[in-house]
Amino acid sequence: MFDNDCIFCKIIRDEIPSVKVYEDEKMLVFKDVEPKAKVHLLAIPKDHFKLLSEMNEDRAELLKYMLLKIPEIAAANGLKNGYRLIVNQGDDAGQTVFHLHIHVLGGET
Ligand code: DGP
Repeated sequence: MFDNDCIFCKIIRDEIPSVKVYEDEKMLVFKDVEPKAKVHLLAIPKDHFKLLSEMNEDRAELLKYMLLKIPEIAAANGLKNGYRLIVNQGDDAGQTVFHLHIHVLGGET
């Protein structure tokens, strides 16, 4: 499902430009516009949901799919020596975009 008011749904549909580094039928990975590390990618499911706390069995399968893909995508983007994955859950974690996303950060050394 899409949310017409969601920035990341608009990125998926190319209504907002982004630098995409990986895409398939289930997920998209693109460069964070405000990078907090030398390499800062955002991995998102194409199916819109807002929060990690909205997890269910289908979404967990989707997250599993993404986690299995991320190592090869990270390596292809220069993160061969390691990286951090972050999911911000909710306001108190500083979540600003309410479409589930995994931050992939690295490339400092
Ligand atoms: P979070 O705080 O976990 O919700 O992180 C949201 C991230 O999304 C933040 O690091 C900045 C990034 N971001 C916000 N708007 C855009 C955008 O329009 N394009 C791109 N590429 N990244 C965005």
